[in-house]
Amino acid sequence: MPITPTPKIWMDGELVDWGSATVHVLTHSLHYGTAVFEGIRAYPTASGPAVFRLRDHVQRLLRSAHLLAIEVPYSEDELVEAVKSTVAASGLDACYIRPLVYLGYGEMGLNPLACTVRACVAVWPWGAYLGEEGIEHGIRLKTSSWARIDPRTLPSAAKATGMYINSSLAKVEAVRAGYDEAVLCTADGYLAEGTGENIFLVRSNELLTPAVSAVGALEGITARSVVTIARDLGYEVREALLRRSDLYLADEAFLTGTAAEVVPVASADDRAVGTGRPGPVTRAVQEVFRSAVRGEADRYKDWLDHVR
Ligand code: PPE
Repeated sequence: MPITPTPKIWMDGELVDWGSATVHVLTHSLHYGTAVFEGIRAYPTASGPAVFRLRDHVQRLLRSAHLLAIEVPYSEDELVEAVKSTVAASGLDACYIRPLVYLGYGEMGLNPLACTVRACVAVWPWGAYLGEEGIEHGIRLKTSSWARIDPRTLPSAAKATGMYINSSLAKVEAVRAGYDEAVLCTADGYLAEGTGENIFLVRSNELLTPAVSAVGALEGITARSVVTIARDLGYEVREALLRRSDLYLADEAFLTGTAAEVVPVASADDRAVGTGRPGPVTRAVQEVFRSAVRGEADRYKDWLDHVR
């Protein structure tokens, strides 16, 4: 998806013009995948743009950095302000927000400890990640032939750029085979997550989702929100070790992520999931999520950080 530029990017403490936010080709993280990042969304509300679960995202960014032994030279409050000021400068009501903490130019080699730590926040308009059609009617999912990275190989709780080679391989394979998205399983064959989403199955009105620390999936902030919403709607939610057969036999399945939001799965490996159309539980969760992010659900107002 081509990026539409916005006026300003926050870079190392100040707002700079979009076109000036550049780095040297010998930037350390570009060579070794040692950057950490976030994906956040701002939504239009009656009182202007609001950022969804901003502090949770900034805290996860700081945890990701800690896992990679990167010392971020900004506090949580400073990063929260950086995000808000960049969103405000964009003039947009709705946008995707990409904070990135990376190791800059100056040092080379695998020891990153002497590198300068740099940070930026960019925002741009980003529509439905898996298409409007996907949100409405469900997507075609493919089980990837690539196993999800083992948590003993890389710390799966870190949202680090290098980890995304795994997701990218799975995405390319799925798209080339004519699917919308891939789901990765562990080397032992347990469902882990989508390339940029967590996964939920619905079976007999109960929601099942892989235990993230066991399968090496990212602990999604959208997933956490969906668990709260589903429980508030009266559904049981449980973490479980799931196989791809559980996906084929589920009544419903959906993916969750900041970019993707809540997306029904219509089919998996060419087998209809349930009726092959978004089911009632998915629809109910989708609807509440939609109103929560737009500030239309009083119960979830705390999830929003207003920009002005
Ligand atoms: N798993 C992975 C691997 C992942 O990348 C994401 C977010 C999630 C789960 C869901 O997490 P959360 O956003 O906190 O609910 N993926 C981000 C990057 C997508 C991209 O293409 O870039 C996102 O959705 O912003």
